[in-house]
Amino acid sequence: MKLVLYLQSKRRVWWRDHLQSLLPEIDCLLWEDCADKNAIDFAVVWRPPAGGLRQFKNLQAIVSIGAGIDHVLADPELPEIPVIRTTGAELTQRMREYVCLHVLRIHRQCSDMEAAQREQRWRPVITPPATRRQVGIMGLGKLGTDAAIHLTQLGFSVSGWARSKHTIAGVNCYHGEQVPEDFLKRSEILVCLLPLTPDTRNMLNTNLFEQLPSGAGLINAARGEHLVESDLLAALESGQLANATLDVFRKEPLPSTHPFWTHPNIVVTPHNASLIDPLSGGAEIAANLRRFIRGDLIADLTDTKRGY
Ligand code: NDP
Ligand code: OXD
Repeated sequence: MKLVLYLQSKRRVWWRDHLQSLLPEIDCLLWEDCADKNAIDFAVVWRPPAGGLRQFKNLQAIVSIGAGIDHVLADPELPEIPVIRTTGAELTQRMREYVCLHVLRIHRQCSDMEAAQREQRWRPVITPPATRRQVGIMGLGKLGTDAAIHLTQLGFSVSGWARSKHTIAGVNCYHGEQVPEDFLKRSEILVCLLPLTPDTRNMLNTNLFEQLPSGAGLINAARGEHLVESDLLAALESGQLANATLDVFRKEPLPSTHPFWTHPNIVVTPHNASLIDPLSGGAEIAANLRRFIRGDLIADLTDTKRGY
Protein backbone atom coordinates (compact mmCIF):
# COMPACT_ATOMS: atom_id res chain seq x y z
CA MET A 1 0.00 0.00 0.00
CA LYS A 2 1.09 3.58 -0.57
CA LEU A 3 0.47 6.87 1.13
CA VAL A 4 1.11 10.37 -0.17
CA LEU A 5 1.83 13.29 2.14
CA TYR A 6 1.03 16.93 1.43
CA LEU A 7 1.97 19.86 3.60
CA GLN A 8 3.87 22.95 2.68
CA SER A 9 5.99 23.12 5.81
CA LYS A 10 9.66 22.12 5.84
CA ARG A 11 8.58 19.65 8.49
CA ARG A 12 7.14 17.40 5.76
CA VAL A 13 10.35 15.35 5.54
CA TRP A 14 10.21 14.78 9.30
CA TRP A 15 6.54 13.83 8.89
CA ARG A 16 7.28 11.41 6.03
CA ASP A 17 10.18 9.76 7.86
CA HIS A 18 8.25 9.45 11.09
CA LEU A 19 5.13 8.06 9.43
CA GLN A 20 7.32 5.62 7.53
CA SER A 21 8.85 4.38 10.79
CA LEU A 22 5.38 3.95 12.29
CA LEU A 23 3.89 2.31 9.20
CA PRO A 24 6.61 0.04 7.73
CA GLU A 25 3.93 -1.88 5.79
CA ILE A 26 2.94 1.29 3.85
CA ASP A 27 5.21 3.10 1.40
CA CYS A 28 5.12 6.78 2.52
CA LEU A 29 5.88 9.31 -0.22
CA LEU A 30 6.05 13.07 -0.39
CA TRP A 31 3.55 14.57 -2.85
CA GLU A 32 6.36 15.90 -5.05
CA ASP A 33 8.04 12.47 -5.22
CA CYS A 34 4.92 10.60 -6.28
CA ALA A 35 5.33 9.38 -9.88
CA ASP A 36 2.47 6.87 -10.12
CA LYS A 37 -0.65 8.59 -8.74
CA ASN A 38 -2.84 5.56 -9.46
CA ALA A 39 -0.82 3.51 -6.96
CA ILE A 40 -1.71 5.73 -3.99
CA ASP A 41 -4.20 4.44 -1.38
CA PHE A 42 -4.14 7.20 1.23
CA ALA A 43 -3.47 10.94 1.29
CA VAL A 44 -2.34 12.61 4.51
CA VAL A 45 -2.73 16.34 4.01
CA TRP A 46 -2.76 19.86 5.41
CA ARG A 47 -4.32 22.45 3.07
CA PRO A 48 -4.06 20.36 -0.13
CA PRO A 49 -4.19 22.24 -3.45
CA ALA A 50 -7.64 22.51 -5.04
CA GLY A 51 -8.17 19.71 -7.56
CA GLY A 52 -5.05 17.89 -6.34
CA LEU A 53 -6.61 14.91 -4.60
CA ARG A 54 -8.89 13.92 -7.46
CA GLN A 55 -5.80 13.00 -9.49
CA PHE A 56 -5.28 9.99 -7.22
CA LYS A 57 -7.87 7.74 -8.86
CA ASN A 58 -7.59 4.85 -6.37
CA LEU A 59 -7.53 6.86 -3.15
CA GLN A 60 -9.42 5.15 -0.33
CA ALA A 61 -9.27 7.78 2.40
CA ILE A 62 -7.99 11.28 3.13
CA VAL A 63 -6.41 12.08 6.48
CA SER A 64 -6.41 15.68 7.72
CA ILE A 65 -3.24 16.60 9.61
CA GLY A 66 -5.48 18.54 11.95
CA ALA A 67 -8.66 18.32 13.95
CA GLY A 68 -10.43 20.62 11.50
CA ILE A 69 -11.28 19.38 8.00
CA ASP A 70 -12.33 22.72 6.48
CA HIS A 71 -8.98 22.88 4.63
CA VAL A 72 -9.82 19.58 2.92
CA LEU A 73 -13.48 20.34 2.22
CA ALA A 74 -12.44 23.66 0.64
CA ASP A 75 -11.46 21.67 -2.48
CA PRO A 76 -14.44 21.90 -4.89
CA GLU A 77 -13.25 18.75 -6.68
CA LEU A 78 -12.76 16.65 -3.57
CA PRO A 79 -13.36 12.93 -4.20
CA GLU A 80 -16.26 11.48 -2.20
CA ILE A 81 -14.25 9.23 0.08
CA PRO A 82 -13.86 9.10 3.88
CA VAL A 83 -12.08 12.02 5.54
CA ILE A 84 -10.41 11.17 8.86
CA ARG A 85 -9.32 13.97 11.17
CA THR A 86 -6.43 13.85 13.62
CA THR A 87 -7.05 14.34 17.30
CA GLY A 88 -5.60 12.79 20.44
CA ALA A 89 -4.66 13.36 24.05
CA GLU A 90 -1.61 15.51 23.29
CA LEU A 91 -3.55 17.78 20.94
CA THR A 92 -6.26 18.23 23.54
CA GLN A 93 -3.62 18.88 26.19
CA ARG A 94 -2.00 21.61 24.09
CA MET A 95 -5.32 23.36 23.43
CA ARG A 96 -6.17 23.10 27.14
CA GLU A 97 -2.90 24.86 27.97
CA TYR A 98 -3.57 27.58 25.39
CA VAL A 99 -7.14 28.28 26.47
CA CYS A 100 -6.37 28.25 30.19
CA LEU A 101 -3.27 30.43 29.69
CA HIS A 102 -5.09 33.08 27.67
CA VAL A 103 -8.28 33.06 29.72
CA LEU A 104 -6.10 33.60 32.80
CA ARG A 105 -4.10 36.30 31.02
CA ILE A 106 -7.28 38.21 30.17
CA HIS A 107 -8.84 37.54 33.56
CA ARG A 108 -5.76 38.84 35.44
CA GLN A 109 -5.25 41.75 33.00
CA CYS A 110 -1.72 40.63 32.24
CA SER A 111 -1.36 42.93 29.20
CA ASP A 112 -2.05 45.96 31.42
CA MET A 113 0.52 44.84 33.95
CA GLU A 114 3.12 44.21 31.24
CA ALA A 115 2.45 47.69 29.84
CA ALA A 116 2.86 49.16 33.36
CA GLN A 117 6.17 47.34 33.78
CA ARG A 118 7.46 48.73 30.48
CA GLU A 119 6.77 52.21 31.92
CA GLN A 120 8.18 51.22 35.35
CA ARG A 121 4.83 51.98 36.93
CA TRP A 122 3.80 50.13 40.11
CA ARG A 123 0.09 49.64 39.50
CA PRO A 124 -1.55 46.75 41.37
CA VAL A 125 -4.71 45.65 39.55
CA ILE A 126 -7.45 44.03 41.58
CA THR A 127 -9.31 41.44 39.55
CA PRO A 128 -12.28 39.40 40.80
CA PRO A 129 -11.58 35.78 41.68
CA ALA A 130 -12.24 33.31 38.85
CA THR A 131 -15.47 32.26 40.54
CA ARG A 132 -16.86 35.68 39.64
CA ARG A 133 -15.61 35.58 36.04
CA GLN A 134 -17.91 34.14 33.40
CA VAL A 135 -16.34 32.34 30.44
CA GLY A 136 -18.30 31.15 27.40
CA ILE A 137 -17.06 28.43 25.08
CA MET A 138 -18.44 28.19 21.54
CA GLY A 139 -18.23 24.54 20.48
CA LEU A 140 -18.35 21.66 22.92
CA GLY A 141 -16.48 19.07 20.91
CA LYS A 142 -13.25 17.37 21.93
CA LEU A 143 -11.44 20.65 22.54
CA GLY A 144 -14.28 22.81 23.84
CA THR A 145 -15.44 20.20 26.35
CA ASP A 146 -11.93 19.66 27.68
CA ALA A 147 -11.29 23.40 27.97
CA ALA A 148 -14.63 23.89 29.75
CA ILE A 149 -13.81 21.16 32.27
CA HIS A 150 -10.37 22.59 33.04
CA LEU A 151 -11.56 26.18 33.28
CA THR A 152 -14.22 24.98 35.71
CA GLN A 153 -11.50 23.30 37.75
CA LEU A 154 -9.64 26.63 37.88
CA GLY A 155 -12.79 28.07 39.42
CA PHE A 156 -14.27 29.96 36.46
CA SER A 157 -17.99 30.12 35.94
CA VAL A 158 -18.22 28.37 32.57
CA SER A 159 -20.95 28.15 29.94
CA GLY A 160 -20.78 26.34 26.63
CA TRP A 161 -22.77 26.19 23.42
CA ALA A 162 -23.04 23.46 20.81
CA ARG A 163 -25.59 22.34 18.24
CA SER A 164 -26.72 19.30 20.18
CA LYS A 165 -27.40 18.87 23.88
CA HIS A 166 -24.35 18.28 26.07
CA THR A 167 -24.08 17.60 29.78
CA ILE A 168 -20.77 18.52 31.44
CA ALA A 169 -20.51 18.61 35.22
CA GLY A 170 -20.28 22.18 36.49
CA VAL A 171 -20.78 23.72 33.03
CA ASN A 172 -23.88 25.59 31.98
CA CYS A 173 -24.56 23.98 28.58
CA TYR A 174 -26.67 25.63 25.88
CA HIS A 175 -27.60 24.10 22.56
CA GLY A 176 -29.34 25.00 19.32
CA GLU A 177 -28.65 26.32 15.84
CA GLN A 178 -28.52 30.00 16.93
CA VAL A 179 -26.11 31.35 19.55
CA PRO A 180 -28.36 31.86 22.59
CA GLU A 181 -28.61 35.47 23.75
CA ASP A 182 -28.36 34.33 27.35
CA PHE A 183 -25.09 32.49 26.64
CA LEU A 184 -23.56 35.61 25.08
CA LYS A 185 -24.88 37.91 27.80
CA ARG A 186 -22.92 35.98 30.38
CA SER A 187 -19.65 35.54 28.42
CA GLU A 188 -17.16 38.05 29.79
CA ILE A 189 -14.47 36.05 28.06
CA LEU A 190 -15.64 34.28 24.90
CA VAL A 191 -13.60 31.39 23.48
CA CYS A 192 -14.28 30.16 19.95
CA LEU A 193 -13.59 26.46 19.39
CA LEU A 194 -16.07 25.84 16.58
CA PRO A 195 -15.26 24.04 13.35
CA LEU A 196 -15.39 26.23 10.24
CA THR A 197 -18.57 25.41 8.31
CA PRO A 198 -20.97 27.52 6.22
CA ASP A 199 -23.02 28.00 9.42
CA THR A 200 -20.13 29.23 11.55
CA ARG A 201 -18.21 31.33 9.00
CA ASN A 202 -18.21 35.05 9.99
CA MET A 203 -19.99 34.22 13.25
CA LEU A 204 -17.72 36.49 15.32
CA ASN A 205 -19.19 39.75 14.09
CA THR A 206 -20.64 43.05 15.34
CA ASN A 207 -24.06 41.58 16.07
CA LEU A 208 -22.51 38.93 18.32
CA PHE A 209 -20.04 41.33 19.98
CA GLU A 210 -22.91 43.66 20.89
CA GLN A 211 -24.58 40.88 22.86
CA LEU A 212 -21.50 40.30 25.05
CA PRO A 213 -21.01 42.24 28.29
CA SER A 214 -19.34 45.56 27.56
CA GLY A 215 -15.53 45.23 27.79
CA ALA A 216 -15.53 41.48 27.06
CA GLY A 217 -12.45 39.57 25.90
CA LEU A 218 -12.36 37.30 22.86
CA ILE A 219 -10.17 34.28 22.20
CA ASN A 220 -10.31 32.74 18.73
CA ALA A 221 -8.38 29.48 18.49
CA ALA A 222 -10.62 27.95 15.84
CA ARG A 223 -10.34 29.44 12.35
CA GLY A 224 -9.65 32.94 10.99
CA GLU A 225 -12.79 32.83 8.85
CA HIS A 226 -14.96 32.76 11.96
CA LEU A 227 -14.00 36.37 12.59
CA VAL A 228 -15.07 39.46 10.66
CA GLU A 229 -11.81 41.35 11.11
CA SER A 230 -13.18 44.88 10.56
CA ASP A 231 -15.95 44.19 13.10
CA LEU A 232 -13.34 43.21 15.68
CA LEU A 233 -11.37 46.41 15.10
CA ALA A 234 -14.56 48.47 15.45
CA ALA A 235 -15.57 46.66 18.66
CA LEU A 236 -12.11 47.27 20.16
CA GLU A 237 -12.26 50.91 19.11
CA SER A 238 -15.65 51.43 20.76
CA GLY A 239 -14.64 49.52 23.90
CA GLN A 240 -17.40 46.93 23.46
CA LEU A 241 -14.52 44.46 23.42
CA ALA A 242 -11.53 45.16 25.65
CA ASN A 243 -9.12 42.76 23.98
CA ALA A 244 -8.72 39.80 21.67
CA THR A 245 -6.33 36.88 21.53
CA LEU A 246 -6.13 35.42 18.05
CA ASP A 247 -4.34 32.24 17.01
CA VAL A 248 -5.89 31.87 13.57
CA PHE A 249 -6.30 34.27 10.66
CA ARG A 250 -7.97 34.53 7.28
CA LYS A 251 -4.51 34.70 5.73
CA GLU A 252 -1.70 32.72 7.34
CA PRO A 253 1.03 33.67 7.98
CA LEU A 254 -0.56 36.95 9.02
CA PRO A 255 0.79 39.55 6.53
CA SER A 256 3.41 41.84 8.07
CA THR A 257 1.30 44.93 7.29
CA HIS A 258 -1.82 43.58 9.00
CA PRO A 259 -3.17 45.95 11.71
CA PHE A 260 -3.59 43.07 14.19
CA TRP A 261 0.20 42.80 14.63
CA THR A 262 0.54 46.20 16.27
CA HIS A 263 -2.87 46.67 17.87
CA PRO A 264 -2.35 47.38 21.60
CA ASN A 265 -5.33 45.22 22.58
CA ILE A 266 -4.71 42.22 20.34
CA VAL A 267 -2.46 39.30 21.17
CA VAL A 268 -1.37 37.41 18.05
CA THR A 269 -0.15 33.83 18.22
CA PRO A 270 0.97 31.99 15.05
CA HIS A 271 -1.63 29.20 14.75
CA ASN A 272 0.15 27.13 17.34
CA ALA A 273 -2.52 26.82 20.03
CA SER A 274 -2.39 23.10 19.46
CA LEU A 275 0.16 22.37 16.79
CA ILE A 276 0.20 18.81 15.49
CA ASP A 277 3.77 17.61 15.28
CA PRO A 278 4.87 14.28 13.80
CA LEU A 279 5.43 12.77 17.24
CA SER A 280 1.93 13.34 18.62
CA GLY A 281 0.03 13.40 15.31
CA GLY A 282 1.95 10.58 13.61
CA ALA A 283 0.92 7.97 16.18
CA GLU A 284 -2.74 9.01 15.85
CA ILE A 285 -2.61 8.93 12.06
CA ALA A 286 -0.90 5.53 11.98
CA ALA A 287 -3.46 4.09 14.42
CA ASN A 288 -6.37 5.48 12.38
CA LEU A 289 -4.98 4.15 9.09
CA ARG A 290 -4.57 0.70 10.61
CA ARG A 291 -8.17 0.85 11.89
CA PHE A 292 -9.31 1.86 8.41
CA ILE A 293 -7.43 -1.01 6.76
CA ARG A 294 -8.87 -3.51 9.27
CA GLY A 295 -12.37 -2.05 8.79
CA ASP A 296 -12.63 -1.07 12.47
CA LEU A 297 -14.64 1.83 13.85
CA ILE A 298 -12.76 5.16 13.64
CA ALA A 299 -13.84 7.80 16.16
CA ASP A 300 -12.04 10.45 14.07
CA LEU A 301 -14.05 9.70 10.92
CA THR A 302 -15.80 12.95 10.01
CA ASP A 303 -19.18 13.71 8.54
CA THR A 304 -18.24 15.60 5.39
CA LYS A 305 -21.85 16.64 4.74
CA ARG A 306 -22.04 18.22 8.20
CA GLY A 307 -18.56 19.71 7.72
CA TYR A 308 -16.80 18.44 10.86
P1 NDP B 1 -15.29 18.81 17.27
O1 NDP B 1 -15.71 18.44 15.89
O2 NDP B 1 -14.96 17.75 18.24
O3 NDP B 1 -16.42 19.73 17.94
C1 NDP B 1 -17.05 20.76 17.28
C2 NDP B 1 -18.08 21.38 18.23
O4 NDP B 1 -18.66 22.52 17.60
C3 NDP B 1 -19.23 20.43 18.56
O5 NDP B 1 -19.61 20.59 19.90
C4 NDP B 1 -20.34 20.91 17.64
O6 NDP B 1 -21.65 20.68 18.13
C5 NDP B 1 -20.08 22.39 17.63
N1 NDP B 1 -20.68 23.01 16.44
C6 NDP B 1 -20.43 22.76 15.15
N2 NDP B 1 -21.19 23.52 14.35
C7 NDP B 1 -21.95 24.25 15.17
C8 NDP B 1 -22.94 25.23 14.95
N3 NDP B 1 -23.32 25.60 13.71
N4 NDP B 1 -23.53 25.79 16.02
C9 NDP B 1 -23.16 25.42 17.28
N5 NDP B 1 -22.23 24.49 17.55
C10 NDP B 1 -21.63 23.93 16.50
O7 NDP B 1 -14.07 19.81 17.09
P2 NDP B 1 -12.78 19.99 18.01
O8 NDP B 1 -13.22 20.36 19.37
O9 NDP B 1 -11.87 18.83 17.85
O10 NDP B 1 -12.08 21.23 17.28
C11 NDP B 1 -12.75 22.44 17.06
C12 NDP B 1 -12.00 23.29 16.06
O11 NDP B 1 -10.81 23.81 16.65
C13 NDP B 1 -11.46 22.56 14.82
O12 NDP B 1 -12.47 22.37 13.85
C14 NDP B 1 -10.37 23.49 14.33
O13 NDP B 1 -10.93 24.44 13.46
C15 NDP B 1 -9.91 24.19 15.61
N6 NDP B 1 -8.54 23.77 15.98
C16 NDP B 1 -7.59 24.75 16.08
C17 NDP B 1 -6.32 24.42 16.47
C18 NDP B 1 -5.29 25.47 16.65
O14 NDP B 1 -4.11 25.13 16.86
N7 NDP B 1 -5.65 26.74 16.61
C19 NDP B 1 -5.93 23.04 16.76
C20 NDP B 1 -7.01 22.12 16.65
C21 NDP B 1 -8.28 22.48 16.26
P3 NDP B 1 -22.22 19.21 18.38
O15 NDP B 1 -21.44 18.69 19.57
O16 NDP B 1 -23.63 19.43 18.68
O17 NDP B 1 -21.94 18.46 17.11
C1 OXD C 1 -6.21 21.76 13.53
C2 OXD C 1 -5.34 22.89 13.54
O1 OXD C 1 -7.30 21.82 12.95
O2 OXD C 1 -4.13 22.73 13.83
O3 OXD C 1 -5.82 20.74 14.12
O4 OXD C 1 -5.77 24.01 13.32
